[in-house]
Amino acid sequence: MSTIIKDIEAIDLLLDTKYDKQLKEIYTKIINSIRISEQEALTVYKESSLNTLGILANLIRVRKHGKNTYFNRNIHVEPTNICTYKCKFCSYARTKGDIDAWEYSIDEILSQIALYANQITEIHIVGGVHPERDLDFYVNLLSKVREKYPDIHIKAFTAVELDYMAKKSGLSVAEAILKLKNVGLDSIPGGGAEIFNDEIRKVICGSKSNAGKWLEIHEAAHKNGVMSNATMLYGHIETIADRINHLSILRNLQDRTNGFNAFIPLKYKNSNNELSHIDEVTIIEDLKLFAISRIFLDNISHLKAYWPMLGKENALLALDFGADDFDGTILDTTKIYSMAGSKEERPSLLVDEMVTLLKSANKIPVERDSLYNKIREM
Ligand code: V47
Ligand code: SF4
Repeated sequence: MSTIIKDIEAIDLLLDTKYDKQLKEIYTKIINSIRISEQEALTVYKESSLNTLGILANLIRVRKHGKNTYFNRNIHVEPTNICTYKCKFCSYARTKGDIDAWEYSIDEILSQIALYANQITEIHIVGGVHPERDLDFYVNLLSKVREKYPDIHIKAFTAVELDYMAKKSGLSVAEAILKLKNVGLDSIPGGGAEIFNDEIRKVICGSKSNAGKWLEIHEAAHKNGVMSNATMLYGHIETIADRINHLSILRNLQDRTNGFNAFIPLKYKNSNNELSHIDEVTIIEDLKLFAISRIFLDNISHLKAYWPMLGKENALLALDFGADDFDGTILDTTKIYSMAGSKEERPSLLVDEMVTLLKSANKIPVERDSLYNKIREM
C-alpha cells in the first residue's frame, strides 16, 4: 500500500473537499484569490469545519502579511460614560447622577493623558454620547490635546458620537468631521456599527444612529481624507446571514472609498446589561467568524484581534484564523469590556510583554503607527 499522498489528495484531505463538489469549487476560488459572493460565504461558514476555515484564512493572512503581527503603543480616553442612548448590550452607559457615572473635564482628560504621553503613539478617544456636550466641547478638547502633543495620533469618536455632535451643532457630518480634522482628528475608530440589519438594530440599540447613518459618516470621513476602522458586534440575536451581510456592506463601501484600515469583530459580552440572558458564543464561533471575515473582506488589509475583549489567549488563537493585528498596549485605560465581563479586568501590556506573547504564537511582532506604517520589527 502506497503511503504517498498526491498533492491534490492532500488538498482534499486538508480541506474536507473530497465529498462535496460545491464546497470544493468555493475553496478553489478562495485559494486562487477570487472574490466569493455572500451566498458562497454563507455556505462556507455553515458547512466547513473550523480547521478548514482556519487553513483558508491563514493562507490569505500569510499572503498578505506573512507572520507579521502588528501592534501599537496606545491608550484609551473615555471622557464620560453618561449616555443619551440605552443600547441593550451596553454595560457601560450611565445616566447623569448615577453613583458610578463619570464626566471628565478637559483639564482632567489632559492630566490623564500626561501620565502616559511619553509611552504612546496613539490616543483613542471614545465615550458615551453625553446629552450636554456638543461639537464645540470636542473641538476644544482635540485642539488642547493637539497643542500639547503634536506628534500623537488622535483616533477619536464613533460615528454615533459624531452624528450626535453634528446634529446638536446644526452641521452636516462632513462639516463636523472637517472641523475636528482641522484641530487634530487623525482617524475614526470603528465603534457603533453593531450589526447593520436595522430590524436587529431596532431591538438592541433602537434609538441611536441607524446603519445607513453609520455608513454615511464613514464614507464622508474617507472622502475628506480621514481613515477609519469598522467593527461588528456579534453573538447576540443576529443570524449568521446578518453577519455575512454586514461584511458585504463593508466590502462594498471599501470598494468605493478604500478608507478602512482594519476590521474588528467584537464579541458580545453578557455581564451587567439588558441582554445578560443570552449566552456568550463559544471560542469555536469566534474563530470561525475571524476566518470568514479574513476570507470575505478581500479589500480590507487588517483584521484586528482586540485582546481586551477576547482575552489574550483567545486573541492569540485568532492570529491563526486570519487576524494580523493585536491592537495596542492600552495600559489599563479602558473600562468598556471589563464592565461587560471580560476576564481582562485591567487590560495592560508593556511592549516587552506584547512581544513575548506574540512570539509565543510563532509570530513576528511589528510595532506600527496608527495607519499601519511599520515602526520596528521586534
Ligand atoms: O460600539 C459595547 C461594543 C464598541 C459591548 O476602532 C460591546 O480600533 C461587546 O468600537 N459586548 C466600542 N461589545 C469599542 C470599539 C473599538 C474597540 C477597540 C478598538 C477599536 C478601533 C474600536 O464596543 C461599541 C459596541 O459595539 N460594545 N458593549 C458588550 N457588552
Ligand atoms: Fe451609549 Fe455607546 Fe453604550 Fe450605546 S454602546 S449606550 S451609544 S455608550
